[in-house]
Amino acid sequence: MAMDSSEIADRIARHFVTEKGDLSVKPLGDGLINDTFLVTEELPDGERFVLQRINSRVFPEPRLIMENLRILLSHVRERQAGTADVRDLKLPEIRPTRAGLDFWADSEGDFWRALSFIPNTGSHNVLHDSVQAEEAGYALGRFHALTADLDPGLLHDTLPGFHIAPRYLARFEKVAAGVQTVPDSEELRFALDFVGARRSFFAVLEDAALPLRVIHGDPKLNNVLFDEHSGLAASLIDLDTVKPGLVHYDLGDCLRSCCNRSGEAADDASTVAFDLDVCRAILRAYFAETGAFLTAIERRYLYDAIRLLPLELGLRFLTDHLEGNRYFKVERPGQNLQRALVQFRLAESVETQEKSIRRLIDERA
Ligand code: GN1
Ligand code: MG
Repeated sequence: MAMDSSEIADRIARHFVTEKGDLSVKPLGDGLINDTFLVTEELPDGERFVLQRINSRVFPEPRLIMENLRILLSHVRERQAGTADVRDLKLPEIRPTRAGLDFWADSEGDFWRALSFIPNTGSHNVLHDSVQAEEAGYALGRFHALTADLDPGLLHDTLPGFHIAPRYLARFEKVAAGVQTVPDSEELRFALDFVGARRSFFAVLEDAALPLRVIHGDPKLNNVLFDEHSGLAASLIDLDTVKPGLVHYDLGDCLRSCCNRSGEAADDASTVAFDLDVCRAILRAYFAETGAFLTAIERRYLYDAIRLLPLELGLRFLTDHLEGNRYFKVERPGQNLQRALVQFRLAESVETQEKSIRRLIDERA
């Protein structure tokens, strides 16, 4: 049920503070799944923190997200102990409720949790320069390096099927078969044909017997926090999809987000292209952090991941469009179709630059 900001402040945020003062609550970021707010305690030394309502239609057991987060944070803390003077990622901390719980379940059954706000940082929806590109590559590489010795078997699967492309394809085909009407637009026809022509490619990673590792799951550009003063990557946030998976999902997702300089929300898909210079900078920084442990078979499938991830996200948007926008939030009808077209154009641009992208990987890997 919709709540306004003052209601959230009084009914929810209140459980995460000990002081009595006023709380201000403002929407934060533009995530497509959860609802995110910045809470400020209106007191002389008042703190700021991030409050989120986890979308329980998407995440079947939100409690498991918090268990994974505890495991991740304590592992990273151990790895970072004694290295305080060295530059490193700073991950958000859990802010428990006054009663010491990791989350608050409200009377409607909604699941809320709070995290520390990392001060003096900001995020970008599109990349501005090559320093930012390197920094995004560093952030993901560092995350993989920090978790390379964390047993993925210790983590729950908080979102079964996430990034399993053949499952998305199967779901799409089921939904598309149930849509009786003939495609009502050229765009929809294009999108359906685009997927149809690539059916056999969707299983490429799942068929390859790649090793399971700890993944971030959603390392798109605006989940990297940049320090306001130095411009360097300070944090990688949005840790809800940290779980066992393939590094390919992460690297593919990071590149599909960063190398699309028109942005995920571009109005005109024909302007979308995959930027090779950004790709080069990201790979350079990513491999500097992960070169020591990535295996030969993992390297061999990186190009496929770079092609697959935009295709997969496009397919997820397209399926949601056909199903009536039940997964990704929309502000207007047709928005998920438009998002799908952007990702498909990006995948096409990857395909036409296959040779150059493979060369970049081979040079760097
Ligand atoms: C979703 O909610 P948000 O914006 O953090 C989605 C990602 C997509 C992304 C596209 C759990 O993330 O997989 O890449 O939208 N998250 C989930 O913007 O499905
Ligand atoms: Mg996310």
